[in-house]
Amino acid sequence: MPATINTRSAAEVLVDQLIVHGARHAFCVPGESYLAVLDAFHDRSLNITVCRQEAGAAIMAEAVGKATGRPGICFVTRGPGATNAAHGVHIAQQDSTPMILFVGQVAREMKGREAFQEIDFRAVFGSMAKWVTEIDDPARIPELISHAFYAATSGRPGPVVIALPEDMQREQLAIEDALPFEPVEIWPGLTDMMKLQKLLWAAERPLVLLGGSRWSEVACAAVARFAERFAIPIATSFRRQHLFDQLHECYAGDLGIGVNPKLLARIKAADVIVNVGGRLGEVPSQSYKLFEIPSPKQTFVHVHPGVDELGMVYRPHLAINAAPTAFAAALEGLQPPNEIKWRAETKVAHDDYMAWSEKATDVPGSVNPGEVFVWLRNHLKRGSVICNGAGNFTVWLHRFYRVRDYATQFGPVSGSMGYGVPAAIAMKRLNPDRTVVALAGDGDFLMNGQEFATAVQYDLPVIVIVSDNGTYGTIRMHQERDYPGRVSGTNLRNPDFAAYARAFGGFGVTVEKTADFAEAFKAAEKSGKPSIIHMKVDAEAITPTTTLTKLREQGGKR
Ligand SMILES: Cc1ncc(C[n+]2csc(CCOP(=O)(O)OP(=O)(O)O)c2C)c(N)n1
Ligand SMILES: [Mg+2]
Repeated sequence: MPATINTRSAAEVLVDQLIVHGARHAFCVPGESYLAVLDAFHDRSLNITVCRQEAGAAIMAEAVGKATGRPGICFVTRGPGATNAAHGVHIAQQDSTPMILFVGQVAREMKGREAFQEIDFRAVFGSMAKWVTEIDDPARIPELISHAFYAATSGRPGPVVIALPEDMQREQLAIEDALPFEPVEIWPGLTDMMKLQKLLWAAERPLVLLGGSRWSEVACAAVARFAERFAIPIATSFRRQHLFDQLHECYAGDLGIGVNPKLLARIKAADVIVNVGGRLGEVPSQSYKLFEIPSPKQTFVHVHPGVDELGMVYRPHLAINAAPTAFAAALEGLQPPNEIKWRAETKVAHDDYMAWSEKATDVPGSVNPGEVFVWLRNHLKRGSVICNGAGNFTVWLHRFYRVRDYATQFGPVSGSMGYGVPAAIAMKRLNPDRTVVALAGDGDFLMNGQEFATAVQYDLPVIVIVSDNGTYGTIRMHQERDYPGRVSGTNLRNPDFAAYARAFGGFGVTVEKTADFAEAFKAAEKSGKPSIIHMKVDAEAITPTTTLTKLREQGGKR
């Protein structure tokens, strides 16, 4: 159809809506199913990052959602593109991250014939996304895109998937843009806050646990002020350490994998638990064993933006339906009790955390990852960002690296391998002035290591540390516990990761001794290029506190 004055293609209308709603970045792998959208990108002010695999693109968008609290945007092609991108959609679901995945779809007239790469998006993503839709009528683009931004951010945040039939994208129409969306921040009621104050006044050993998504720097600062006024211990949930400064005098540690036993004991002995923003999933709940189900013996306060999360698994004594940002602001109105009975215990809780994270434990092999993270926490400037994937290598990071600032730590709460490299690339694209480090395992790295090419293409000097122990270590650990001595399907034969970096046009260096790490890291920084530090770790050093041999010796007994 020829264009007339004020008409735009449906694809142009769509991209303009993204800009209206505040999107500044989109991550994609191209496909012939959305050529009209690619064309609309051509002269619009949206930063496009073209990736090498849709999982990488989707994870980058998810990381933007985590960092900004606004939907990260990803475009992929139909069948194979969409199923690759499912990796990121699943992370967004489990991590409660706002994200919108757009998928090019077959033309409307061909639908239902199993045309080339056609899939039924509602069926495929129905159990993973908060909302899945297909836009058949271009006149509804402003409505449906506005709806998508609201759906992804409100209540429990999560992913939205939108299919775009390719012929629909080319239609011309004259239509107005929607008004910009305003995220809905649900405020706690005054009565809720008064009830909470009353519970805290009566408490002897309270503890606050921070988790979930869509926080902000301002909200975290408000929680820090509350912590100081109430002298209350604050713990963070799995991979949400960035919500509270680990050097704050009220910080008590993180509830992840390989938790400080003293923190677990403290939580068990607490009389009031205030769980803010998170869901208390399998990892922080220590496989659902930390609290009684359905009625925790502690007075259990649950604050969550998704009303459906309240009363799920745990029956709360006080349920507060509120966004973390609004709840944090409302905390400013609470009065501490005249006499804070737990003040001395809070100091002990922080001392316990400091002692737990202070010094690397001894492990076999010539590279001690604990010492590497102790060095890094002293070397990296405030505001530097660390992203990680999944595997045992992360246990040292979470224990010995001390996260200080909001949005400087990004990891998959969903435990998805292959997260750290694309997340780091997205963070560097957002914040070119910050140092951004990715921590990967040898198995983990090669799940999305191809995105190193994207870092080179966009001149994004991220520093990737590949912790290479020649095995899918986490699974080997479980194997030695449950089937001692029967190594099966877990060994890896690895490439030279430093040479891999160089082959892509980046900087690569190999580290075989702890003492060489500092120089290698500084050389990576100095190179100004995307870098890989190939760090060779002994597989025996399977956690900071045990070895494969010990596990094998004790194995089979559970
Ligand atoms: C995408 C994905 N596939 C498989 C798993 C199961 N898994 C969890 S940890 C792990 C091994 C990680 O290996 P590596 O990256 O080498 O780290 P290591 O444990 O050796 O430190 C596997 C296979 C997962 N979590 N995510
Ligand atoms: Mg490994």
